[in-house]
Amino acid sequence: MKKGILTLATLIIVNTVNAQCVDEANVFEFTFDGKTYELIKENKNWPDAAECALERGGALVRIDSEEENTALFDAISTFDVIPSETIAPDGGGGAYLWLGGTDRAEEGVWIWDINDDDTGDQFWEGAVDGTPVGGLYNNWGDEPDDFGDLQDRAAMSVNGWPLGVAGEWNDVNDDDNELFFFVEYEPVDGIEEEDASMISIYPNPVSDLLFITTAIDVQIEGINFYAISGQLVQLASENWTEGIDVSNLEAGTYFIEIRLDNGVLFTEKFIK
Ligand SMILES: [Ca+2]
Ligand SMILES: [Ca+2]
Ligand SMILES: [Ca+2]
Repeated sequence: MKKGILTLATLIIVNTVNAQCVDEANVFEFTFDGKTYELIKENKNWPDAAECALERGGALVRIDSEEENTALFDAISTFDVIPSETIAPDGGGGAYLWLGGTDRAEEGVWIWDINDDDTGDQFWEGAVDGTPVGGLYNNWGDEPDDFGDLQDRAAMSVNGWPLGVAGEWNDVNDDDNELFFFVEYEPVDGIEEEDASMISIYPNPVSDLLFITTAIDVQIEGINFYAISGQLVQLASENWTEGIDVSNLEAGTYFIEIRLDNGVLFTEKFIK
């Protein structure tokens, strides 16, 4: 070991940023095209699922390709989702998982509302006879039909329904339905993909010392660590150039959040 490597860091939970919104035993992680996803087997209405996804550092899933749709659909069988545990009665009595699509803000204007703030990229205009918007992907069954004038949230079918087959999407009502859901994590938060090389965090997984390197023209102003539950974790990081001691962290998944001097926030997941 080289000089100056700090070993003084101790893990202290100083704050609970967010209550844990799901039991980790119900979280099933998978990856597709370099991104991490979770299938969460807990029954929540759409707003609660969206909020929980944000608390976890991700968002309800946005599906942009047939391949991504297939990866998500495959996870339903990989992780043995039991249809009877996630039923939407107004969706033909079928089983579904929530997606991030919604037309709650304006009927017929379907957006990927990944921040649950009634804004986002529009992917569909109208009802079942509507049209895709912006060249974005969709996989509706013979939907959306806004059945009963109450259906404003998109969900993926587990087992088909009278107007579609498994893997297709239906609009269902979030007030009455409490469904399982998908969370998607962006590999980099807050900076452009091509700038991700400004910062490297290694090794990952890490056992003792976590190292950070930056591009020459980037200054780090602050570093925070979060458990996947959203809890802020206190680690001594002021001498980060010599490695951050994570040896006292329990095994698990964490997020490192790095604030740069230009205001950009860089977030990356690492495994202890
Ligand atoms: Ca996506
Ligand atoms: Ca609707
Ligand atoms: Ca519907």
